[in-house]
Parts: sequence; structure tokens; C-alpha cells
Amino acid sequence: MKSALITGITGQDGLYLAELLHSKGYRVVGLVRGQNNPKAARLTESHPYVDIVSGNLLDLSSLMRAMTYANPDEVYNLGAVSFVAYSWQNARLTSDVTGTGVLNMLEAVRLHQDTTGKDIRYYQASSSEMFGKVQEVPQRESTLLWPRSPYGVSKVFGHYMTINYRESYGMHASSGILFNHESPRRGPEFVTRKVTQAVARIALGTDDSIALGNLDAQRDWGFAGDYVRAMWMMLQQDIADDYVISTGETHSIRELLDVAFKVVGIDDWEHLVRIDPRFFRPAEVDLLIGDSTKARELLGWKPEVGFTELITMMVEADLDIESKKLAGKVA
Ligand code: NDP
Ligand code: GDR
Repeated sequence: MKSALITGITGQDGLYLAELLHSKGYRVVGLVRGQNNPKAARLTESHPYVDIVSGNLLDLSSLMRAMTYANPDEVYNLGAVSFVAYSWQNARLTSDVTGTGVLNMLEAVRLHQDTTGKDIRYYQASSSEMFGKVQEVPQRESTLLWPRSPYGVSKVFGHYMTINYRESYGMHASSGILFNHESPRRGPEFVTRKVTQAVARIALGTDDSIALGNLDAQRDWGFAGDYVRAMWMMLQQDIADDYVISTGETHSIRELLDVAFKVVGIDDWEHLVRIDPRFFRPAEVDLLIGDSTKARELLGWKPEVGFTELITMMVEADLDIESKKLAGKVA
């Protein structure tokens, strides 16, 4: 039985990846931080097969202990401070977790490999935010990186550190440069979920508007379930490498609003959206659109869920949650 250690198991991608690996017969060990993280109890209830180990990306010794406990064949480093807007207010924390945390994890893997003689395959959650200021359209593996936020800068550090460990120690370390991917499990601070949650509430009459920032930003949005498949595929290759994972389509926040409101039969949404300067960022990433030809050709990966289907799925899931709240069935 193969064993996998996942950091960030309590996040959106961690859950989808745990499900995928479990379906493939892996022992799934999930790193959870904090002495009383409420997400640990929820995880044990929803995914009882996940073996939880305590640890924090800020603490190398905890990661070394987690490695000993899991003795993994594959490590997926998904843990991060992942909200771009938050990274300006918490720049040092973001650098420590999202940047230096990668170095800690790589070091824990290297040391475990040296001690046990086991070959471990490592996945790093790199991001399209590393492209930042538009240099080339569409963005591919060779596009110049120009990050625009403390989050993006931290991801660049982790990305190059992963390449460095591959080149210095011959580690099987791969990075997936994933473009935005969403699902009903997406945190409500991110724009897709913020919109689908608000649309559901507006449709049910429990809210009357939504406050947003820059409606002109464009993103290449895919479905998280499709994207975790790519992570696993990367680690099944004989040679470690870096791959862009994207749909190849881009949409603005306005288009997101069009699609989401249409699901509940609202065509004219302008009067329901308030522009709030608090949601604008000090430096914006205007346009992301990825070229995932390399992953499609070498991994045989392709996305299955399109943009309209994704947003429809999210609105429907939020309608369900919000209706249950109204009926007093959930908190
Ligand atoms: P989430 O924000 O949903 O999950 C982040 C996870 O990181 C949570 O499990 C969180 O734990 C954990 N975490 C935070 N701080 C620490 C820490 N100090 N030590 C250990 N774990 C920690 O992110 P996603 O699932 O959306 O993304 C997964 C990864 O992929 C992240 O690295 C993200 O930056 C990256 N990424 C995401 C993309 C996307 O569109 N979703 C695109 C490209 C990259 P807790 O629950 O305790 O807070
Ligand atoms: P992003 O996702 O920053 O691309 O990072 P987010 O959904 O937060 O923002 C996307 C775009 O929407 C604009 N926007 C708003 N965003 C939020 N969150 N709230 C608003 O009210 C709002 N109004 C407009 C933003 O300005 C931005 O242009 C996500 C994260 O998952 C990262 O961890 C990951 O690396 C990248 O995707 C790829």
C-alpha cells in the first residue's frame, strides 16, 4: 500500500486530493496544525480514512516527525497562507508559511530520504499568481515570473526552492503551476464562492446585494477536482518536472456575475452589486490565461468541467446550503 502525506489537508484541494488518493488505495496521512483545530474534528467525521498527524510548516521538527509517522512514498505540499488579499496585511507570516514553509518541507523530505534510503516523490503547489504582471499571453512554463503580491513572491521562492532541491539533490520534486481552481468547497473569501454564496442568498431573499472590488480582472478558472488529478499524474512520471495546469479560457468577474446570476434567473445584476474600494488590491494581476499544452501532451491531463458548469455547480450547492440554513437545519 502506498502512503501519501498531504499538507493543507483541511483546505479545498487537500480534501479532493485525499478522496482521489483514497480511491486509488493509498494510505492518506494529513498534516493538521494547531492544538485544537476545529477542522480536524470535521475532517475525521467527513473523511474517517484520513490519518491525521500534527504539524506546522513553520516548524521543521514537526515536519520531520510527520515524515517519520507517515513514511510516505509521495508528499503533496498544499499548505499555505493562500488568500492573496490577506498577504499584504500579513506579509511576514505569508513569507514564512507560503515561502519558507516550502523549504522546511523539502528539507524534511530530504532528511527522511537520507535516513531511510526511501525514494520520495514531492509535489509543490505553485501558482499562476507567480506570473503576476502580464508578460506573455497565454502564460506557460517559460513565461517570466513577475509576482504582484507578498503571496506571489512567496510562491516564487517555493517554486525555485523546489527546482533547486531537484537539481542539487536529484530529488523527485515537481511543481504544478496551477491556475485558479474552484468548487463548492472553496473558501468564501475567494471571489467565485463569495459571488455564488451571495447569489444564493439574494435569490432566497436573505441578502439584497454584494460588495466587490475590481470587476475587470480576468482569471482562468477550472474545477479543483480536475486539478488534483493533475497533481497525482505529475508524481507518476519517471522524471520530475514543472507543469502549467489551466483550462486555456479566461473570464472577467463581470462574466462570473453574468453566469452566476443567470442560474437563479436574474439577467440584470448591476443594481445588486456595490463597488467597495476595500476590495481593491495594492497591485492587481489583470489577466491570467494558461497554456497547459505540456501537461496535456506529457501527462495526458485535460480538464473535464467547463466554466459555466463549474459556476452552476457552485450556485446550486450554495442554494442548497442557504435553504437548509433558512429551514433551520444547519448553523
Ligand atoms: P486553502 O486556503 O483552502 O487551504 C490552505 C491549507 O493550508 C489549509 O489546510 C490550512 O490549514 C493550511 N495551512 C495554513 N497555514 C499552515 C501552516 N502554518 N502549517 C500547515 N498548514 C497550514 O487552499 P487551496 O486548497 O485552495 O490551495 C492549496 C494550495 O494550492 C495552496 O498552497 C495554494 O496557495 C495553492 N494554489 C491554489 C490555487 C487555487 O486556485 N485554489 C491555485 C494555485 C495554487 P488550516 O485549515 O488549519 O488553516
Ligand atoms: P486570486 O483569487 O487572488 O486569483 O488567488 P481571488 O478569488 O481572491 O481573486 C480573483 C480576482 O477577483 C478580484 N476581486 C475580488 N476578489 C476577492 N477575493 N473578493 C472581492 O470582493 C473581489 N472583487 C474583485 C480580485 O481583485 C482578483 O483579481 C487565488 C488563490 O486561490 C491563490 O491561492 C491562488 O494561487 C490563485 O488563485 C491562483
